[in-house]
Amino acid sequence: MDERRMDEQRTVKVSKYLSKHLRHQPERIGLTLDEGGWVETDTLIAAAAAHGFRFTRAELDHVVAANDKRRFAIDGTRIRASQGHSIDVNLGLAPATPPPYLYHGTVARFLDAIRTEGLRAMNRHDVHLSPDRETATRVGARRGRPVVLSVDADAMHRDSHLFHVSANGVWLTKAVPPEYLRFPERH
Ligand code: HQG
Repeated sequence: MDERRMDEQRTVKVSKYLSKHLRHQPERIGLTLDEGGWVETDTLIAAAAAHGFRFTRAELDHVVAANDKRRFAIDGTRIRASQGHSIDVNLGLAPATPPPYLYHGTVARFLDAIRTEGLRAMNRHDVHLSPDRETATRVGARRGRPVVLSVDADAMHRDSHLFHVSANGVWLTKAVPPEYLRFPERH
């Protein structure tokens, strides 16, 4: 194993640890996030170390910067996940006007339910939508052969559905009713 690959594995490991504790289970390592989901980096590092997972501030900076999806944001001495929480946080994002179409990557086995119910936030706070098909394809591919749905975001916006865009370019909305969805003819 060359050194770069080790670096990458380590980066992924720290990134997964951060996702778990900054989005889902901060209490597992005794952390309390503020209303906006922020925590002091020193507090995070100390809490992780106290629970058997050590990383340095330099490693943390590297993970935040190297993360292809910019999942985490550092603001001065604080860090938070940019989106994807299951715990109750208020990211304080201003409503934004979406582009005419947004995209959602999923898999065939969910389509019957999605045709009936539309897209639901499931375990997260919001439905996550991508600005382009390529990104949506990657999101869907996490679960199998990807199926990309188009969302008539312009019509939703006209009908007063609120959209927010996260610091890393993910479009968020509470739900997408089925009438705004376009399904591919073959999948
Ligand atoms: C599906 C990753 C049945 C939906 C990605 C998806 C993204 C339904 C799954 C981000 C449904 C939820 C979000 C319904 C939606 N019936 N299934 N009515 N409505 N679904 O992971 O969008 O690595 O919560 O299609 O890259 O897959 O976390 O959402 O398959 O950006 O940074 O239910 O997560 O980013 O799955 O992914 P998720 P997602 P991170």
